[in-house]
Amino acid sequence: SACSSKYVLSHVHPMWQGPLAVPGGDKQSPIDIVVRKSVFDPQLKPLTFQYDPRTCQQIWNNGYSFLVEYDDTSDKSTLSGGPLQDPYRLCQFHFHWGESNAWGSEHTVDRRLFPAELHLVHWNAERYSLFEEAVMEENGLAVIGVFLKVGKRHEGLQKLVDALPAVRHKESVVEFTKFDPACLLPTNTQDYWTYAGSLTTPPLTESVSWIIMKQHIEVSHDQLAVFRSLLFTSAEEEVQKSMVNNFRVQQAMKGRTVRSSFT
Ligand code: SG4
Ligand code: ZN
Repeated sequence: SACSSKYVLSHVHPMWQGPLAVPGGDKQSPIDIVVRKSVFDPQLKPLTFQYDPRTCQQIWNNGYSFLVEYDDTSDKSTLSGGPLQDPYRLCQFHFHWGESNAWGSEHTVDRRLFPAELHLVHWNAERYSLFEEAVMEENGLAVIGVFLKVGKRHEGLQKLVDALPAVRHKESVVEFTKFDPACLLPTNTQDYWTYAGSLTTPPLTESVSWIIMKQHIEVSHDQLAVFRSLLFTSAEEEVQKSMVNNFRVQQAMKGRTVRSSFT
């Protein structure tokens, strides 16, 4: 419920203190994907990821997650196909994770929780001229979700993990270049679920075409431990708070359907 979400998150981040800024909409995220209720849509196209590692710029601890930011002033790194009518530009990716391996993802599949979830955030530069504008509009954003499971070490992720101690505190930024986000995708990107939803943090606008990968990726417990060593707090604060449980609780389907690209 909205009450429990406020309760959980007000402990971890001041962004969530006070009344939740839910616009009272019918298309909020995240959700539980009920596999047997998802509907195969043969019209869904394969996804095309065209990422240029040279557009990678920096890592920023924004006090809620860490963002790996990309230059989105041109169409150098884009996502197209799938349910999308236009190419969407990559602007950043970030993760959500738990304090233990038993939870942490925002979406779930048949109620199954994952220890973390990757979000690659793209915006529709064909239709809108600014990211800030796309955030407010229908078909403004496309977010790819990838579940993380604990298993063997992820070689591609390690370069990022090695850079994280430099952004331990809130508001710290470090240069980070030549990182290919495609290395974080599962081997099979053609099987996915898609539905119309919202951002999972304020402003919670219902501008997101969610595309959730069926296949997960594996990372090691030690790699997730480095995520958990980050802080919600700045260097000046007396009481330091570990960056964990930075997920929103699940929202009602309210009559929406989840479509799948596979049978
Ligand atoms: C995280 O808090 C990111 O730090 C935010 O990035 C992001 O907001 C927010 O999650 C919501 O994104 O894919 N989980 S989500 O729905 O991308 C935006 C920033 O604040 C607008 C830049
Ligand atoms: Zn997210």
